[in-house]
Amino acid sequence: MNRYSIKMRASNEDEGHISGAEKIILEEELEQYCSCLLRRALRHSKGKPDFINLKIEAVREEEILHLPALAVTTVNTANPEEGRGIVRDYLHRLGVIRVEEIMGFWRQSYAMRGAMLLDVDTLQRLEPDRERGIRATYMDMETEDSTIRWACAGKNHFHEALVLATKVVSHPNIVAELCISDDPDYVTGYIASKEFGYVRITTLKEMGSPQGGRVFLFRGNEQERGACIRYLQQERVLVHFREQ
Ligand code: PML
Repeated sequence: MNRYSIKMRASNEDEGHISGAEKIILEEELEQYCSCLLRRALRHSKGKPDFINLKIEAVREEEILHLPALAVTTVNTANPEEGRGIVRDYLHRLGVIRVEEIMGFWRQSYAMRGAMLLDVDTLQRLEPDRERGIRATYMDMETEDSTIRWACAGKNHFHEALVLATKVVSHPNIVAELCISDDPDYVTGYIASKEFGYVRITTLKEMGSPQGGRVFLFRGNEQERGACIRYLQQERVLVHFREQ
């Protein structure tokens, strides 16, 4: 079975980044997915792109890491303060000591393009490029459900985040991931970890706020840090998914 990774990025001069998406699909699906992702780029509510990049790379079957999707739990929260309280509780349950400082670093990640990689004990920032951050990439979901498989023309925040979180926290040196979307209309965020799975928190920010960001909490040595960054940015991962 030949597979391909497709990455789409769309932007224009006024808005900058408009949309982006990625898939790892079978060769016979390639044409259809390319047009599906183009549709997504061309019909985005943020505006018309003047630049669309479609990057297509072959992926060998034997280089793909297959992972089961994290178990999902939903915690309903009435407001962002309550939501952030849930994040603090889970960090304490994970044995994290410097919780308040980590919450402060999470706010700093709102200004970044990718995620912050933070040493969970020393609070040292570990991204090679602090403005760009770390981009977890080369991942997709594997599912029998064709409505999910072919829903690539629009963004499904939850499915895309579950794929990313599963890849990220499956690395042995990642303790947890914290995420709030930067989409002003989307207030659900999460804390993900190997111990507790993907904990969705229904309100983590005020509706209308464009402030969002990701922090990957790391524990390990220098050599493990390099291997972890390579894994996040290069390893091809398929997340096996059942609708939950
Ligand atoms: C994003 O927009 O990239 C983050 C999406 C977070 C999804 C949270 C959820 O719905 O579970």
